[in-house]
Amino acid sequence: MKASLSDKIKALARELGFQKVGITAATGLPAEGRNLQTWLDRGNHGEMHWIKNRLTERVDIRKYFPGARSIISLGMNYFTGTSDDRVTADFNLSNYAWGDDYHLIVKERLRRLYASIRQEAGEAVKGIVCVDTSPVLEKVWAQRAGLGWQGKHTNLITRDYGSWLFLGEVILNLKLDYDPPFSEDLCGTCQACVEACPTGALSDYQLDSRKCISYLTIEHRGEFLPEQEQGLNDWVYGCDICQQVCPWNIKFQQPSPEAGFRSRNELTTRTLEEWQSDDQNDFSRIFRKSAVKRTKFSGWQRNLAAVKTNRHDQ
Ligand code: B12
Ligand code: SF4
Ligand code: SF4
Repeated sequence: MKASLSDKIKALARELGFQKVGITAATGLPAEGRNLQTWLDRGNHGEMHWIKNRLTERVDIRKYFPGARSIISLGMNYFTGTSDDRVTADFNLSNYAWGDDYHLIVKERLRRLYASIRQEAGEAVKGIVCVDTSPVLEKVWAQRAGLGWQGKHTNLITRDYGSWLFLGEVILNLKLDYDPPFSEDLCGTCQACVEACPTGALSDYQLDSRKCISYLTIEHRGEFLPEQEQGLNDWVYGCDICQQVCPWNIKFQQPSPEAGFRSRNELTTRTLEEWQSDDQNDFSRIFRKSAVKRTKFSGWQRNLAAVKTNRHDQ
């Protein structure tokens, strides 16, 4: 039997290094939109006003890409180790930022996938590629495309890789064959992530960014309040605690084949004091093409100083 275009797209995606791929129809998201609105009304976004600013597009993808008919949702395994592996020599830094910036790696693959689809289906096919920064509810689309479910830590979990996957999308003006959504919630009665979060940022299926170490070390600008600083413990950039305790990760995590996600040498060897003696040029050189640049040199130094204070206090 001749393979359908949807099957060909999935095969191409796997060749390009995506472990998970599914396709769903581009529709409005009224129920998820209401949840998102409640979340915003509660102030859970902290200073991330950009989430609110493009709300209309987030809850209706056709406002973001008029003509959208299909969403190809893709997941790329980035797991290269946990904080127990002590890959970072002198503090904790979340696994997602050990290697090269996923925005660059995933986007390049998405562009190649989009180009191959157009070669296969014709130039009349129009689309866009997204990873992280677009006004798109990526976890919702991944669930709808059958990749997995949103766990109580709010990340998208798959049965076969846990939650250590970056998500991306190719949105097309073309009708494709759609996959059934992932309709189970396999968290069951587990509460491990909610209980392990050291700052109490999680309640079931919702995250209060203002309390989240990941938010504080990456998105928050300016100084920390004393309680915020203390809460970071020894996490200098991002936080993996809620993912590390998840039984689905413990059981199904597997090393990523993607060389770009492996840790930079400097992270495995240098001490906190060495990092603190760096200037802006060192920071820019060491974190060239790294997601860590998001927090800027000033944020990085602020985070290092906080971890140092916590160490002294202990
Ligand atoms: C903003 C953002 C953050 C914020 C807020 C996180 C969050 N949970 O929303 C901060 C800075 C904290 C953050 C941290 C991290 N992030 Co982030 N982040 C995003 C971003 C850009 C938008 C997410 C968003 O729209 N949040 C808004 C809230 C409302 O969405 P939500 O949690 O999904 O909310 C739903 C639930 O609350 C749910 N819900 C269910 N029941 C109920 C009931 C009620 C009453 C309510 C109100 C809601 C509700 O409804 C809401 C809407 O669907 C996405 C990329 C994207 N464009 O989607 C990446 C993304 C989610 N992040 C990602 C990653 C990797 C991380 C970190 C692991 C990085 C790290 N190690 O530090 C942490 C994880 C922290 C955590 N436990 O979630 C990945 C997750 C991949 C995956 N497998 O799920 C994404 C998809 C980026 C990517 N392209 O790969 N992130
Ligand atoms: S990333 Fe860390 S601080 Fe944020 S919810 Fe998970 S465990 Fe809590
Ligand atoms: S730790 Fe438990 S409750 Fe949290 S996401 Fe994983 S399975 Fe769900």
